[in-house]
Amino acid sequence: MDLDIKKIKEQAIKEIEGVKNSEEWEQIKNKYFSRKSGELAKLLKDIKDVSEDLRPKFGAMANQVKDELEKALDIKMSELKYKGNGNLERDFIDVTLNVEKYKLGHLHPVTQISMELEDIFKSMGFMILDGPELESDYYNFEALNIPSWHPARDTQDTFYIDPLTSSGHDPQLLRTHTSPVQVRAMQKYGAPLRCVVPGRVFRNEATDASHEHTFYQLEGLMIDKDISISNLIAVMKELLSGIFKTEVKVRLRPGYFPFVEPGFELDIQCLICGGKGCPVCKQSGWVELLPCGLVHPNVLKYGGIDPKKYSGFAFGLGLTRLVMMKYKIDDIRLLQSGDLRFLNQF
Ligand code: FA5
Repeated sequence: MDLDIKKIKEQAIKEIEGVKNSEEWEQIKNKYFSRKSGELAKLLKDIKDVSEDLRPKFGAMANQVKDELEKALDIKMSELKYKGNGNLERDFIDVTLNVEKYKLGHLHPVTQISMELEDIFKSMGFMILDGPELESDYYNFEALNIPSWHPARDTQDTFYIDPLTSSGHDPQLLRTHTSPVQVRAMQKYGAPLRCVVPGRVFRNEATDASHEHTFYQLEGLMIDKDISISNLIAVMKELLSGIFKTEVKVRLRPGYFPFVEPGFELDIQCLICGGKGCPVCKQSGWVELLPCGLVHPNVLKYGGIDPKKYSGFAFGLGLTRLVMMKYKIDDIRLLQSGDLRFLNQF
C-alpha cells in the first residue's frame, strides 16, 4: 500500500508536468480527482480495507498526496494562463474594454484621382497601360521626333543612369514624360488604338509651388481613321467634366511639341486664386494642365503605323497639377512630403 501511494503520486506529478493545454489539464484532473473513478477515490476505498492500526497512517499519506497534487494542478493552470494556452483565458473577451481602433491607411490623392480618370477613360473604350520609369533615350526622345540635337531636350532635362553611348547601347534615363509609351503601345497593339497611361515622371528641375522633380502625368492616345481635333476636344471635355463635376474655364492656345502637329496647350483657370493670380499660376491666373495635339506622322511611322491610313491625337495631362486644382492645394511639394497632417485630409 505504501508503495502504491508513492507510485500514484510520482505518476500524477509526471503527467501534470507534461500538460500542455487546458483540455489535457482537465483530463488529468478527472483521472486523479473524479469522485467515482479517480485514482485518489480508488485509493481511499482501498484504505478502508487495511487493518485498523495502519489505516490512520495510510489515510494521512493519501491526504498529503491529494494536497500535493491539487497544488501541482493549480501551479500548472497558472502557467497555462500565463502562456495564453488556457482556453478559458483565450476565449474570454472583455466587451467593455476600451481598445484603440486600428488606424487604416488610405490611397494617396494622386492615386485616387488617377483611378477616377482610369474609370472615365475605360467607359470610353480606352485601355490602361503602363511603361518603364527607367526608359531608353530612344523611346523618351528619338522616337518622339526629338533627335539628340533638338533644343526641345533642354526643356526636359533628366537624370541619366547610363549616359555612355560609347558602349554601343541606348542611354538609360529616368523618363521625363509618359509620352514614350505612345510608341511602345503603337508597336505592341498597332492601329486602331485607344489607351491612357498614368505614371510617374522625373525632371532635373528647381522646385517651386507648381514644379516638382518627381510628378505624375497621364498620357492619352487615340489612333484610328479620320481622327481630328474635334475628337481631341470632345475627349478633353469629357475628362474635365468627369473630374471637376462642375464647369471650369479652359483656354486652348497653340503649343509646340515635336511629336504632335498641330500642338496645343490646354490651360485651366487657376482654381486656387480663381484667376486673380497666385504663386501656383505664377500670377497669370491660368495653369498649364493638358498639352495635346495630333500625333506627328513621324511618330506614327516610329510606331509602325502608316500615317496615310491613320491619324490620331495625344495628350499629356499633368496629373499632379490636376490633383492640386481639384483639391485647391497651394503647393505641389505637399503631395510628396509624407506629412500625415496633410495626407489625412483626403
Ligand atoms: C509633356 O510632358 C508632353 N509629353 C505632353 C504631351 C503629350 C504633349 C502628348 C502633346 C502630346 P510638358 O512638359 O508641358 O509636356 O508637361 C505636361 C504637363 O505636366 C504640364 O502641363 C504640367 O501640368 C505638368 N508638369 C510639367 N512639368 C512639371 C513639374 N516640374 N512639376 C509638376 N508638373 C509638371
